[in-house]
Amino acid sequence: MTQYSFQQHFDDKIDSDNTIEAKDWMPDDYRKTLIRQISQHAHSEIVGMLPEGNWISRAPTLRRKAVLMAKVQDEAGHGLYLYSAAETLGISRDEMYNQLHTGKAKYSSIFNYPTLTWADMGAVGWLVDGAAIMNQVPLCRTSYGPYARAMVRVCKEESFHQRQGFEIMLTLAKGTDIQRKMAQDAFNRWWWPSLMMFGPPDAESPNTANSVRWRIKRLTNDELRQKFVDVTVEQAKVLGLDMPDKDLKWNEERGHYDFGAINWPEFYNVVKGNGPCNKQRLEARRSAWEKGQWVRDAATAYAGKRAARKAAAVETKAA
Ligand code: BYC
Repeated sequence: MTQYSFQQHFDDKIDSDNTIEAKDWMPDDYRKTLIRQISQHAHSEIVGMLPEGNWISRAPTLRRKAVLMAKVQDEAGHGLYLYSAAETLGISRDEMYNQLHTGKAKYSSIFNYPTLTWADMGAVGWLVDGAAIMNQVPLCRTSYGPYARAMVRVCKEESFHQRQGFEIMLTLAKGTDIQRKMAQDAFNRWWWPSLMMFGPPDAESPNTANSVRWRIKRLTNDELRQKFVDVTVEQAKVLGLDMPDKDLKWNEERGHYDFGAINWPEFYNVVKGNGPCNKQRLEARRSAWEKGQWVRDAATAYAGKRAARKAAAVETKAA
């Protein structure tokens, strides 16, 4: 096939809603965009373990501890599926880790905020995982096959995560006065950063146009953010909590809630590395990587020994 027909074949597949697979020809920019998004998504899952991991030893009951531990472990699994999906595009895992550890790669802004009280475990599950599902359900139909397939399982697990967060919030919101205040305080602190998770407004999102054209993104940042606001307002009513936005109002004409201005300078500041916990998060990842060197060495040595044993057994059999 000529270069033109490769491109034509790719465009036809995208237009007819077929998936692109690892061995298919794809334009360089499509590959680069996917590597960027999938690896950043993977980093977010792994860094996202830290704010919640902070509460495993302090969860109020054994049941809460077991559930939180399972949730954090799921996030590690999500990171691994996503790193594997990105590897199919020709980048190595070491290179991705290196991009994270040197601050070259981004990860979701949301994980640079601190988890101050137990209610934050409720708010993170309800809002952060809720925002994640809103963004990730359309990614189950993203045009790159390995990414789309990874997303199916991730979304099933995220849905459980969102419910466990909502259930923590419900327990606190229906509990004592102090518990209700804790739930409201966590809601107030996590609401705006959760809206920022969807990324900059469409008019300032350099990647959206291409990603929508290639069907990597099925919906834009603003469309997803609006959907999230619309469903979350109704959930807050069930909790009996106040929306932390005095400008929030149902717009009959649009059939959506209008909401207040997002603090975009804060978002860009966090993305640039200056959020409340950026340094702490990167330091934790770097330190885990360095302290884990002996495990990687041992695993490599063990794999080497097994391979040598297997080769010797084959030789003996052949002799
Ligand atoms: N934080 O052109 P745009 C989870 C960057 S994990 C930081 O709109 P795009 C969970 C963006 O990368 C949730 N940076 O970009 C885990 C771009 O910079 P570069 C993570 C952000 O890619 C554990 C620039 O801003 N989910 O849920 O078209 C526990 C311009 O943006 C952010 C995913 O990663 C941000 N919030 O759209 C619990 C989903 N937003 O790369 C929960 C997959 C934007 O050009 N990713 N930037 O230097 C996506 O859907 C898209 O990448 C985004 C951004 C919607 C996030």
